[in-house]
Amino acid sequence: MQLKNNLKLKNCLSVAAVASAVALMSSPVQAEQWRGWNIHPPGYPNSEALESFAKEVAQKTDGRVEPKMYHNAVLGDQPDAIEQVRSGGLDFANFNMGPMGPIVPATNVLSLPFIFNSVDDMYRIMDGDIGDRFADALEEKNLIALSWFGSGARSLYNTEHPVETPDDVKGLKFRVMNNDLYVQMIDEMGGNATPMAYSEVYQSLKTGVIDGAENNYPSYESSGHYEVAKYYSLTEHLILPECLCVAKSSWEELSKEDQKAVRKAAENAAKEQRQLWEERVQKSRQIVLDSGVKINKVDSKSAFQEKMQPIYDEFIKQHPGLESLVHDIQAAQ
Ligand code: BDP
Repeated sequence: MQLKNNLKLKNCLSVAAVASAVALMSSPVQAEQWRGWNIHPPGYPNSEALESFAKEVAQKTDGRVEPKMYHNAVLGDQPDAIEQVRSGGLDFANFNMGPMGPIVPATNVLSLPFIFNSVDDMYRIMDGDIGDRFADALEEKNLIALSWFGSGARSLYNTEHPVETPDDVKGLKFRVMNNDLYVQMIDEMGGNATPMAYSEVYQSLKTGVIDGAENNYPSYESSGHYEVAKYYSLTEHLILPECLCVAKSSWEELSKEDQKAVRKAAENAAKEQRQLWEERVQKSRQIVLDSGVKINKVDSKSAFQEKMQPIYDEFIKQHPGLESLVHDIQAAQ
């Protein structure tokens, strides 16, 4: 009886082994589930483009990579998310180059106020050899930059009065993104700055913890900041590129062929984002105007630009190795 049972058990085991071997052979390779971070709400140009990226990646890799987007910074604020993608805890994201500065020093060049003359110059330069130099610097920190999104031009806004000259900045407290360069930037204009997470700005404006912040039209509108800070002044002091970045560890798990497909999807996403961006700028501008926001041009942009010279001087003194990058960008415009 004992022997018979043992035999039965043995048969069962071997049937199970064969069954699982067959299942292994016939089942497709395990799909990579990719988690993507995004700070913006659904419907924002970047969010739409990221959704298209996710769809195209799943399609073109025949489901070997299945990306899923998490919008609205539900997986953490930007500085945390950068660390998570660097360590492979998250697989991809759309990052602004502002909060990248403390981690990838070369990207601080992009945060030098007025470094780009226009959004078009920024696109042209980032799409060329200079953009590749930034991608190399990001890769050294485990981030694979596959394409560059735009984020327009950032301007100052506040709850008190229009800013027409640097003197109007005096006495105002502004929120800036997490980067000391921006604290210095507001300082040179005569104001005070405090780095703060994007998600905290609305409440801080409302309760008077800060008097203002700075951003492009679409973020000023989609974040609701325009409801509480009614003066938007066109300083256009920062034109920052953003990356569609993949974690190096996730990237290296892909075959060469899949890497090609993912890169192509990222390039298509950037094309879409840039186009949607243009439309959204107009739409957001109209929304804020309709709500009673006062938009003003500054008296003279060069008055603000001149104030930034000490930032350039100090930056080059501290990072002599980055001087050529600054000059190459300037020479390309
Ligand atoms: C938006 C950028 C986003 C930044 C945000 C901010 O797209 O990445 O986090 O500004 O000011 O324009 O924090």
